[in-house]
Amino acid sequence: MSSNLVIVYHRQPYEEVEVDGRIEYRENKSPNGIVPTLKSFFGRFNSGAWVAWKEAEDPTDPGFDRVIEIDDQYGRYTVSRLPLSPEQVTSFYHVSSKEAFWPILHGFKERYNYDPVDWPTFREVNWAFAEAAAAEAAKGAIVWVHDYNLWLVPGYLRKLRPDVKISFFHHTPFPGANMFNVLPWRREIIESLLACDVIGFHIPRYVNNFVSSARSLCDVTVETREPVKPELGSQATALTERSLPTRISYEGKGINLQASPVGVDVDFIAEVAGRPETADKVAEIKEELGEAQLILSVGRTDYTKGGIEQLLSYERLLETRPDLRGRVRLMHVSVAANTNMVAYEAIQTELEQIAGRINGRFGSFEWQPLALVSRAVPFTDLVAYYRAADVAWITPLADGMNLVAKEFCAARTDGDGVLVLSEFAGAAVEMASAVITNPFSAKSMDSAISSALAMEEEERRVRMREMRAIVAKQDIRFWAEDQMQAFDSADMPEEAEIPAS
Ligand code: GDG
Repeated sequence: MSSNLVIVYHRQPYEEVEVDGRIEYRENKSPNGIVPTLKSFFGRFNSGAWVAWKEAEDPTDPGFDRVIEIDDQYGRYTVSRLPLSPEQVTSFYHVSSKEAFWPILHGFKERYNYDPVDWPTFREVNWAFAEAAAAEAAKGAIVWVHDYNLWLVPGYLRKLRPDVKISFFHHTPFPGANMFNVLPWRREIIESLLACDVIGFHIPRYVNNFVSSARSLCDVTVETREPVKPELGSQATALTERSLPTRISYEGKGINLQASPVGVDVDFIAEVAGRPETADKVAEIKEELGEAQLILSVGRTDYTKGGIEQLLSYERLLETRPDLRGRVRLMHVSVAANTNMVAYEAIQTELEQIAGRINGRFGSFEWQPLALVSRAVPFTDLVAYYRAADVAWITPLADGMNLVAKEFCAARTDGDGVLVLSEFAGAAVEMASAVITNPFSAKSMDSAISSALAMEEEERRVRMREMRAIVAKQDIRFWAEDQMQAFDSADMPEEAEIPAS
């Protein structure tokens, strides 16, 4: 019970590697940029802790230390590992979170799979996270919970520790009542979230949706509504809003709501982009391309990312524009998260089929229209591809934010390059200067990629300048400051005694 900041995130903040029989903790290689950002918060507090799960054949005798001390570039912090059995992991993470919640969060009712959900296990795992957080938090600490797989943690934690401030950040979209209420556990989830002091989302639309869902289930009062800041929606696209509730109350308790888009580490990306090795790699890629233009697409293998729709659009492009054959190449990086889930395997298979068909239909020995890359590309190479690309083609069907779009702009210190961005990515509300497209419309997809390939340099540079300005302004430090302010402005927890355990 000694940490002023407790981060509750399902994954551990490092990778464990066995070297000569000893465990070493290394930076995560997995393609997700949020972990280092969260760890950087430890530098802002006297003492920090992280709560995550770790698989154990027998959770009663896990064979590892439950709590360890880490001392890395982010400082010293404690990591509390909850031993979960493989069955618990499958049930809580792969089934409840990924098969039931994920499709609803992203608006895919038809993919929602209710039958296999074991709700008691979901509760049990969330309870274990709440207990571990309660054990680490100092009196009055901030407990910062991340994402939908830990939805029940705030409610449990509030009972265990009425003295702490609870902040919850959603990395995904949040749906309105029509969609959210498909979940039979809707009331329990909303009541748990209403135990928070702060609830954060990327953009105003998700805040409005959350309030619509909450009000359909509980007597929630909107205390304050504010106009949306111009940086979060100057031009009307599918996800823009005019105003958002910033404070609500429920059963006499105030809750601050926040629209705070996660940004990227612009300085780091610019530094990587400026390295001589990156320039060498860019030259290598360009030589390989010859006269061809490079279209780059990067994302996880997930139906929400719209990979299939994108490949079909590319196929139509090559079909209808014979002049582009031999003069354009698509690098489609689609990396599977480490899940072995049937839904994702089916997408991978379909991507491979369409990619094979495109290469077969249009390719030759000298020219391959498409490279489907299913393994993670090292980040330094990814930056070189961002630099070498003529067009970044980022067209998710639904996406909380989409950091790839921002990374692309951050890497373009040369001021060139075109971003084609789905209007259903949260990032679109900030980046209206992208070529905005609707991935549900073949016509819109096809005309966006065609016009991006044909765009004159002057227009490319104007748009890139505008996007780079916003990405630099609302970078990861901006988000961090916003989070810190949100912690500070939350109501002081009641002067309650910590219940004896
Ligand atoms: C969730 C929400 C929200 C991808 N391929 C490679 C690679 N990546 C890195 C990118 C980027 C990250 O993965 C992907 O971030 P996104 O934001 O685009 O998407 P999700 O993983 O779905 O993240 C999303 C985010 O949380 C943050 O709140 O924006 O909406 O779904 O950083 O660079 N990195 C490397 N090789 C790859 O092949 N090294």
